[in-house]
Amino acid sequence: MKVYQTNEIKNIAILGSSGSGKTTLAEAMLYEGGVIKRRGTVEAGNTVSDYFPVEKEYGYSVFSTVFSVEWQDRKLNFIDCPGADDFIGGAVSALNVTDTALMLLNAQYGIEVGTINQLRYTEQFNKPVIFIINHLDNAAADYEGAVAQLRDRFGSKVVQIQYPVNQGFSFNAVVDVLKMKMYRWKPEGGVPEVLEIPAGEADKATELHTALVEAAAEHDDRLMEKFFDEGSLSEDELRAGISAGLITRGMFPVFCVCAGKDMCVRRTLEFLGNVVPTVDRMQHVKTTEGKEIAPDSNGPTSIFFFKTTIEPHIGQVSYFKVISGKVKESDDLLNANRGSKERIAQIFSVAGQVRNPVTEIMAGDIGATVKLKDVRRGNTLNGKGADYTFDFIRYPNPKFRRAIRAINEADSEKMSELLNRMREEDPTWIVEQSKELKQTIVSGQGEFHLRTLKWRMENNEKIAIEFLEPKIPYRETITKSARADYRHKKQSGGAGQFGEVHLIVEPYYEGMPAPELYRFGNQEYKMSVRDTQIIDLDWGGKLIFVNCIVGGSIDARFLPAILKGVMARMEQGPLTGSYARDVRIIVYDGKMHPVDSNEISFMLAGRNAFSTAFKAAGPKILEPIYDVEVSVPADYLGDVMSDLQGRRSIIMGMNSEKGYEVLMAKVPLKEMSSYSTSLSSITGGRASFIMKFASYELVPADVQEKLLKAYAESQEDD
Ligand SMILES: Nc1nc2c(ncn2[C@@H]2O[C@H](COP(=O)(O)OP(=O)(O)O)[C@@H](O)[C@H]2O)c(=O)[nH]1
Ligand SMILES: [Mg+2]
Repeated sequence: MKVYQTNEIKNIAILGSSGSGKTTLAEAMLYEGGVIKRRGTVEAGNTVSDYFPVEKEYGYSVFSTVFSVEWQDRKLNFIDCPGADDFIGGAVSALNVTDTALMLLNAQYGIEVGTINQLRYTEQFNKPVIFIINHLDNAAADYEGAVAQLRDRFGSKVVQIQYPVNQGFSFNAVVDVLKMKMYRWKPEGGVPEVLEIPAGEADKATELHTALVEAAAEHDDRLMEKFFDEGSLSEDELRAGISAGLITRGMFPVFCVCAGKDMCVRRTLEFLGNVVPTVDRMQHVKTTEGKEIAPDSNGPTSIFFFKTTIEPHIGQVSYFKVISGKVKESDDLLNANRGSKERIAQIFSVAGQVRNPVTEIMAGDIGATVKLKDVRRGNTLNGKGADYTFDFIRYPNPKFRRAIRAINEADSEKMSELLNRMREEDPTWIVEQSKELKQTIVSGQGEFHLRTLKWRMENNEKIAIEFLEPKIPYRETITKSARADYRHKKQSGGAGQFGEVHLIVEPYYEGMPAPELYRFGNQEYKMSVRDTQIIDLDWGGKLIFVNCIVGGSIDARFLPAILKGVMARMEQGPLTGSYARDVRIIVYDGKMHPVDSNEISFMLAGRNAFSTAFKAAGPKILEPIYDVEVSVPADYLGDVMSDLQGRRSIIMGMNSEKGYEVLMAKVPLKEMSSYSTSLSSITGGRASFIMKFASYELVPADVQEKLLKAYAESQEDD
């Protein structure tokens, strides 16, 4: 492959709901681009994309696939993305290193929940979108219906470039109102006949052509003037107007394809080659410090790694985008994130798992390399004169978590290594060795996501694993003040121990006044504060430790030991062994023994006095509450709401979004365990949700009861 200059390169993400035909379109493009000699099919498992065993097993894309097609002196870099929500990570990475998105719609269904989710990301990342309506040969294809749905959502920004003359089994022709020609294919697809528009289509074609001219003129003052003067625009002027409209997301062109039959694929490549803006016309990326970096091949070399795959026989393949300068074989570069030096062995342009060596890759282009020593996804390698780092890719929060365990204990270490490796390949995995829950927790985007992990562990790595219900990171706190004292005394055989601590506990809240006077029973306790320690707890919340010892009843050197004892109980709360938070402790009295008092004595006395007081202070369990946002087609709203209400949730509000309702609710994490599975079964996979930690709230009394009982039973078992 020749070396392409920045103004000859276009980076395009292929998006769309699962099954809309992205991988099949990619295959047809590679075929029409001469990269492959024969088109594979998803069914046969022999496509360029979907080459991982797990993808062949499940028949859908799990990872994004990078490939390039040279077309009319342009290099079109594509990233075929997974469509399923569970594998959204691939689309998020792709959207951040490409400039334009092709959004495929299945003509049978039009806009699906997967489409909406991915559209949101194109909006979030401000990416131009071209709609491609595929599956036109399907009996249930409804092109007009799909366009109407798009108009509902985006109004007059949706501009048809083509429409199918016939849909369904006999589909074989489209009218293109930019070229004002009809394209017709033989059953084998490929190169079309280019014909004059038949009389029967002339009115419709003219009407759509006029709409296209008006829309194109809108995005360029010079064109607008020409349009007013002459009432029409040339093909090149139309392209310029469409291009300008694309960049501002002021226009969403609509195309037709039948990827399965390789029809209208060449025309699509032509349009991409002619109209989609090249890298140098797009928004520049910013470094972590906010500095804008232009894709200038004469600038200092800086390459950003956005994707990693581990491939049999070759190991790690690292995919990068040249942000500035150019990269060539045997370049010595510095890893800005890890400080290590790297020599670039070979660089490749890729088509799935096929890598074609190239000598040099210029700014704006995408390539791959292998055998790097110490590069992770998200790292940047810089040459002389560049010290950039980039962190512009933000991945969605996880929404499905499970504890994971190797069936065979001996495999545990290997399993952890593999989990980290899988996280390197798919950044939406969160792997946590939870000291608190004593579990390894994997959090991902959904049940499918975890199922693929299990399949890969067991089939590729021969490690049997099981998923377990993850424990909930509960918290404990108190709701009123209480006093307790505890004497620790051990004076039988060997060194004696003696320590006595009197303390008060009370709920901590921001801005609470200094301790002064307390009444327990009919006794008053007047405090004089000697010292206050404010401790931000690693697990959230605060502990305030106040020394109100007077008269030296406890020597100051024992206070740290008392605090240590208290912290031990804060770490393993008195109720259910969960972390405790938001407590103020006032140590106001005690007793020492001249000989037997020592650290351990006061550590134990402190711990037990605190425990006793905690239990008498209206102790409550807190549970993590998540903000959940569910996007659901209006006709499923009732079912989804009642299901949520059955999960102890509080509905916070609702927004309507063109045929979809967005429900906001606060839901306990405990109730979200298999939410993605239930939601998909309630709505037939037509809804999606996101969730984010919100706060800790008191559990209802009955739930607390159950938790205390379960904990007591677990203690008996130990
Ligand atoms: N009839 C028909 N089937 C298609 C077309 N495009 C894709 N398919 C089929 O739709 C299914 C999903 O295609 P795939 O490319 O995997 O979709 P993706 O999930 O978007 O990558 C596969 O069975 C394809 O063979 C098309 O234009 N017509
Ligand atoms: Mg696919």
